[in-house]
Amino acid sequence: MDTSIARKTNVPDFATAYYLLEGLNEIGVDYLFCNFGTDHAPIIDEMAHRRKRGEPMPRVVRCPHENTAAHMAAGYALVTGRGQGVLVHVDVGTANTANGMHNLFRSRLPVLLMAGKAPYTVNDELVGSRDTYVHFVQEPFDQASLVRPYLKWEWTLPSGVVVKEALRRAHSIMQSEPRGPVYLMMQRETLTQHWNADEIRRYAADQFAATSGGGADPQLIAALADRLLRAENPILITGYAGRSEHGSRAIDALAQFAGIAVYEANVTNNISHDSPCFVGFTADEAVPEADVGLLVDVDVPWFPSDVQPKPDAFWAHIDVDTLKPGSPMWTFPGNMRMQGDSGRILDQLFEELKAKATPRFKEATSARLKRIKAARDKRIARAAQLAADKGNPGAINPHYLAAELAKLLDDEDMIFNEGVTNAPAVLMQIPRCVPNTTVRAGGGGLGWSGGTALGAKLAAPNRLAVQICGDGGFYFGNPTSVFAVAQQYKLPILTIVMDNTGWKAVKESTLRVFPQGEAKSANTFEANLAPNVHFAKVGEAFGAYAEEVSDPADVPAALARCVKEVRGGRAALLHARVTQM
Ligand SMILES: Cc1ncc(C[n+]2csc(CCOP(=O)(O)OP(=O)(O)O)c2C)c(N)n1
Ligand SMILES: [Mg+2]
Repeated sequence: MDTSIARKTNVPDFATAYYLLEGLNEIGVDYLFCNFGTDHAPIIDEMAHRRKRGEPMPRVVRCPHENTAAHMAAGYALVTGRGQGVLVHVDVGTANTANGMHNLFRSRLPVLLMAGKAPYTVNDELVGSRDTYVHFVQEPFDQASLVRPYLKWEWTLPSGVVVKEALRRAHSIMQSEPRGPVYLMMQRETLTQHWNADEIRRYAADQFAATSGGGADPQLIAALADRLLRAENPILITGYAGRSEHGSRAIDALAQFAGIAVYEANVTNNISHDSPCFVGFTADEAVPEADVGLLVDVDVPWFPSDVQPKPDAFWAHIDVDTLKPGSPMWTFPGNMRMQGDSGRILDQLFEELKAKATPRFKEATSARLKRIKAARDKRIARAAQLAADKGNPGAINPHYLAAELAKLLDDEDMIFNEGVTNAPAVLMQIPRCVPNTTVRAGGGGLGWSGGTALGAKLAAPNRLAVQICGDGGFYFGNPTSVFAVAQQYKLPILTIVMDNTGWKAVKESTLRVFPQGEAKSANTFEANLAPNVHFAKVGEAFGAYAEEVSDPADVPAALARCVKEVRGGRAALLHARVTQM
């Protein structure tokens, strides 16, 4: 029998890069955040073809630095829940995204990172063969190793005939809980391979769903409800449940029904800060007293070196990622762990508790709600007290600055809080009522807030996107790249630099480890940065509105001018000289 496949001659025939672009569209990639190189010639040419023929393809956002591209995908995913494409140049471009992939992975944000690979043919055997110096030096043995610790999946496309299947697989993995980065590498010769249209199968979205977080075992729910019925001092600590509206509503409803004090521990704001059960951003005082604790979608609920829970307390851990398989060490207590969608699981718990609630439980709950209110009032008074001190010329108090900014924001506006040692001031002074509107990085790679604000602005053009960073964070964020994208793609963001002339966090960490050490005696913390810089000029170079503010008295008007500019469509930068280290 003749098994050879005769290719039809009357079926349209396209390069793999053509199907790649079509496949990206089919998996819901609206944007490609790109930093191009020689590896992308086949893609760039097919982009032109598709445009000429009026065929759909993702919109291209060219980012001068890959750090901007990776974090724009983070911001877009934060707002929409959908991973987009980041297309970078072989090993070197991939290396420049490593900081971003770390942050996306630790924040459980989906992204499809793509890079070329050096061509494998040298003698012009195939279209796309090596034709320049870098093709001979840009092929490491293990390109993916540059970002592998932060990936859920990686592959080198072996042939164009499976390009859409590979994209669908990448999509299913990045969008399945817990979400995160995936990485596809492609050689030029693969991208130039031609295939007939009928040889490329479609993998339709409705047939290839991602895996969502589920509910919990009813037996565990019943046991936890019994614990809560008897609890005297229950608390709940959450980091990222507020990413979903459902998670946020479920926490607030349960907390109010059962008199549970709610604390936030990084990443985002989860329930309205106006909720009668919201108590603050550190549970340090409450943890040693709690008899029943709920850890809900949280990575670091407290620092064990600072506080320890009661030995006989009961902890239930409800999380989209209870195992934290990306972390070699993770030893927070969980007498019971339920992996799934925290909104659904907490709804189950609420229903069970409602059915079982006794008059004694209801009485205990209302007594607890009074105690929670007292703790809330104390915290709010403390915040007001901190903001009342405006600071001095050249040393604006960050609490005061943040409190002034709060007056100018709408509920839906978004803050990307990379304030480092001033991040707590931003949290305390800008109470939010809409969940997921003040976001920090799940990771520790500085330089994320500018790109993330740009990506969020792209996804939500009617909301203000505010980047708040330190002077250190400003440098890390490749600000020239950020402001270039802001200008070119008309993405007006507000950047506030809280400049204390260096890395205060580095100084503080040295003092924590060596409170009476040599660095302290000599007052040398290796943390000071250039004192006479004018960051406003960086913004101005790219057409942004920019000003510098040193005198606390000028802060309200300066902020108002910046916000007005941004709402009017122009990026703005405020360089604020805040309390020194
Ligand atoms: C990419 C990266 N490099 C280095 C660090 C280590 N680091 C943590 S905080 C910090 C200082 C940041 O300075 P700044 O943004 O000015 O904030 P401040 O500490 O002054 O509040 C540094 C260098 C990091 N987290 N990420
Ligand atoms: Mg600083």
